Amino acid sequence: MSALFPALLDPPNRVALRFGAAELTYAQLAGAAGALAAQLRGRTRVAVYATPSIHTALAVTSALVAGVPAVPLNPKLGERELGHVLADAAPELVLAAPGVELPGPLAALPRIDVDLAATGALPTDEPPLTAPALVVYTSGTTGPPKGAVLSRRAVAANLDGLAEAWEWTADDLLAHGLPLFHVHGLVLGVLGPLRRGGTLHHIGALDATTLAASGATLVFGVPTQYHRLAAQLEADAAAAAAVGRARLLVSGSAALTAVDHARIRATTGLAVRERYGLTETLILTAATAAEEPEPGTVGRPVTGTEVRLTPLPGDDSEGLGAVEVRGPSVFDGYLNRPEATAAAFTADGWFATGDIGRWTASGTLALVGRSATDLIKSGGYKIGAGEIENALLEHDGVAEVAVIGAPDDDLGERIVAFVVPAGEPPQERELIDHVAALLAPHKRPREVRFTESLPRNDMGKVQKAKLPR
Ligand code: MLC
Ligand code: AMP
Repeated sequence: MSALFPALLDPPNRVALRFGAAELTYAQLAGAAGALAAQLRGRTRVAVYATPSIHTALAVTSALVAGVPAVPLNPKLGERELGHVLADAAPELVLAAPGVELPGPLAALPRIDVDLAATGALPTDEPPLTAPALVVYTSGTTGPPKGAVLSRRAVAANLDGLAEAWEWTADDLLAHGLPLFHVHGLVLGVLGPLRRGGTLHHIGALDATTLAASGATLVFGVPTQYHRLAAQLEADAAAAAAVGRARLLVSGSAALTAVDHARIRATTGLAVRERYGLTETLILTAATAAEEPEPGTVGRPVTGTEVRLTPLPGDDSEGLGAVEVRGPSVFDGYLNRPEATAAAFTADGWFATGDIGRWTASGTLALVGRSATDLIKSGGYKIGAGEIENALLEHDGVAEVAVIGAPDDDLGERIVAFVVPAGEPPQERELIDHVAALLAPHKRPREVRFTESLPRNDMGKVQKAKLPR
């Protein structure tokens, strides 16, 4: 048997999960997961209302133990996205924390409240490693989000590769404040410590005081969180010293600036390790614990993963290439989307990330850009410009629109909407709230600029590169 979580079979005397005052030891987690798994066995797919809570961590663990694919849902999904995801994933039921009110379409599904105190035996068998573990929704350039199907093998192989890179063991106490509906917070941040038999302390936000008090040996965050943390640590030397007692700080999901890298190093004495991944492939490369990281690089391929750079057509710049990956952690495909799945791979079977990179002299990967200008990374969230444009076009006051990511010190990129109004321009706030109601609030424009016309080419296509950033 190939247990995803060996520590559940032989529980160490240790806290597995801590979220604020709520905690579960490994023995308690094994009992509660066993009880919930017994209710889930045989289902095709279950949704998890993924609030940043211990209930979410228990729900996903139980589904995996039961061998039932889990679909983590951002609790802030707008009504448009929620309707789409539920129709696409067709979960049989939803798992949620007791007392939490679910939005309309989710409330219509059968519901199981996640019980932290339940006890039951773990199932004695597990599905094969090739079976699906998770369906994680992620944005493309246009259209609604697609569900990436990740196998149990993908999760296990990637977490073991990262354990090797970061010398991650059962003795590590991981702290983070990431959302639990994306691979960063969920796969690395929850399943990671559980696979090692170590401890997760979810601290809600990457706040200096809470982090300093957590006793973390390992910290995960997106660059926006490290940017905000750096400012707090500069004002709080005691917190900086406490955070500096960690073994490793790791940043990912977007690029950490050299400035923030230096600020964290100056305050804590620690050099942040960057790692690079995608929902569809999990983590491709990571700066290792053993090596001094080079700011601006994202490390070496994780064990088991092959990364190659394919020269860009018509580009003769030295060494730049499209980043392509193959290996056990690459996803099985997009749910219900064979054509999109086929389009995501090269003819010889490598997944095309859409990122552009180059190898450094020391063999680490440096990312230099993305091939699609219509993909925005804001706060570590991937956001498709087309989805926001479609939402804005549904507003009566909008005649034409173009959405871009403008550089932003805090968010990396900030969503800016250029709007040609239909008649009298609407209030900026009204348009922002309109998007935040249809889509998750992180997809809302942070800024709306009204303009008389959009730059277009002879074919009538908007030339986004000509819009002022
Ligand atoms: C504001 N809010 C609104 C609103 N305006 N809600 C409704 N309508 C409006 N008009 C809400 C926001 O939702 C937010 O809620 C709150 O107000 C505060 O906003 P904020 O302070 O601006 O927060 P924000 O800057 O949006 O958050 C920054 C952040 C967040 C870093 C915390 O972006 C974040 O959690 N990022 C992590 C993304 C992530 O995990 N990516 C991994 C993808 S996997 P609230 O309650 O949310 O604060 C991947 C692969 C890999 O990339 O390599 O890892
Ligand atoms: P997502 O679809 O949300 O999983 O986002 C994946 C994308 O995030 C990748 O294609 C990269 O563009 C970006 N990304 C992830 N990690 C890093 C990193 N360390 N540095 C720069 N970009 C990153």
